[in-house]
Amino acid sequence: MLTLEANGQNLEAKKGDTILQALKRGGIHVPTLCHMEGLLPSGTCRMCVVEVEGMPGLTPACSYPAADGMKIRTSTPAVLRTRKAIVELLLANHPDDCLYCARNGKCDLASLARENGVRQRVFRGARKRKEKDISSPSIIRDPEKCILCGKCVRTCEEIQGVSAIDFVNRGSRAFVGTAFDEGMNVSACINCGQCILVCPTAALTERSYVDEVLRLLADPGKTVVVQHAPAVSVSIAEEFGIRPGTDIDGQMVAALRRIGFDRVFDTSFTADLTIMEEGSELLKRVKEGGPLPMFTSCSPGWIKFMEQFYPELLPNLSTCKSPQQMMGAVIKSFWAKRENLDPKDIVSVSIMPCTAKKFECSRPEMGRDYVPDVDYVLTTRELADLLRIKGIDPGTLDPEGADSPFGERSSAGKLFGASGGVMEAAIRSAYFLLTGDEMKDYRIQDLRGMKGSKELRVKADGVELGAAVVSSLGQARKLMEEIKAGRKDLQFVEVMTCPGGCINGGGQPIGADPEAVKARMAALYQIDREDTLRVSHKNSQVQRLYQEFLGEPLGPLSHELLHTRYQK
Ligand code: HC0
Repeated sequence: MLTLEANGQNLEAKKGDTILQALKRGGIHVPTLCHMEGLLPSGTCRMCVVEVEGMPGLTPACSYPAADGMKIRTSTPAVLRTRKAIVELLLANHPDDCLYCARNGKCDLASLARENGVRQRVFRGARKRKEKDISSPSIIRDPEKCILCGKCVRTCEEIQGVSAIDFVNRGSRAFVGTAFDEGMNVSACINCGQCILVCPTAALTERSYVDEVLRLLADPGKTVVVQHAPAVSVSIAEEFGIRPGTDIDGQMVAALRRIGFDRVFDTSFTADLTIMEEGSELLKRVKEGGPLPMFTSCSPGWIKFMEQFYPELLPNLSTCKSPQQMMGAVIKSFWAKRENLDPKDIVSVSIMPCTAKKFECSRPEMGRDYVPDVDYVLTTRELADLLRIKGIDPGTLDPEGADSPFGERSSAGKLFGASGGVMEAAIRSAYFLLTGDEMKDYRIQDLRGMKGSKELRVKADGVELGAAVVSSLGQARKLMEEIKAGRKDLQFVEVMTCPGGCINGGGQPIGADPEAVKARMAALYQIDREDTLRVSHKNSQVQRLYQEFLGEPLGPLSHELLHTRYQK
């Protein structure tokens, strides 16, 4: 332990702490725009400068090690003057459109301007101009709002292992851009939106489809149905000031009806359906000799990552569409027929914690006869926008249930929203399919939690499977390299694009700290603990769908509607 003094107060720090970490441990706030917990310091923004006795000038707290006996001052006149000047200089090159900005009320730069007493544009002159990039189906880039903190670049490279964006040019000509400054749609971007979560301003935002959905809701010729993903009900409450990790599933369903959707379906229903299809596919591959390991295919950022970086392993991807797309497909086939509707008159909307789902629904193979399975994807944040526009506060509503015939779900389907959840649900059902018995304890602790990589060996009825779960594509890349190098002990691999899974998706509320993300995950585990239906194979509406329409898992109709192919 180290002992330091900060602002006259004694602090204890761990050996290896930076000054910033030591101050944080002592409850002393120092602002920063570029610091990222868990990554090495970049020292880009200089907002965290402090005075250290005996050292010349100011010291960046994020990148200087704490030392025993150090005396630190965090708010001397020189420190305050410097921080204020940094904000003034950033604002000199920043648009003044806060009133219409997507990050109005949630902008770190605006907060720092307020905290540092900046009340006017001090430096006048021409701002740098650069066109918005609106080419991506998922993400809008506005370089004029970029403050060059580098957090998006580091997230894309160091967490996701994609490197779709980087700094271009030096000095005053610097900007963050794609290779050859092309549109995001033709870059390596996998649409995950993790860059949006770390962006301090609105330089990166989701592509919003709220206006389109509002227009279609008002069209009497359209039947507008909505599905909601497993991870949304445990995060949307944060947008309305409710504690992270509060599940408001029933109130959210009620709110979706108040918005005007004609039917509200639960994507966790098709998560159960996915288990039936994907579990059967896995057992078939095990019996018939591969290709193994089989990789899950529900996370669209991961699919694009595979197509770009590991095309030789595409045969290992499950052919199952994601639950979102399966739901879209059964809505526009089985349900359309049942309701006597032309699929062209159905507008299928989905509420997802994910920006890559927007890209997924736009893929040409995700539909039939030029009718897409899903028409519009709104993120958790856009659902909150829609509710605010309509003046609905879900916290004030009485809970309601989702609609038949796609409203029933098991808690295994709900677990899909956390990394490890697909695997846990699959093992519960595979165990039953192999042995005819239910597992004594459904909870599989080894697959739970925020760790980026988890592994397990499962034995049932003489079959032994090696299972791995990874979240974040940086972790996925490590595992892919091991498999390419000859690793042979794995049969089933779950990959989620975002660290921790969809609870931490790129469409989730901005500003969530790691504790909030853990609380979302804990809420899913609590739902599972308290549920009476905990396995996908006992979902009676899924069973009925097979009896009345699909036939059997992996049958011809399932293949036509619920499975797909990937191309190199
Ligand atoms: Fe997910 Fe999904 S679990 S990807 O994270 O499989 O977005 O929540 O909806 O489709 O179900 C996201 C979340 C989903 C899908 C499901 C899967």
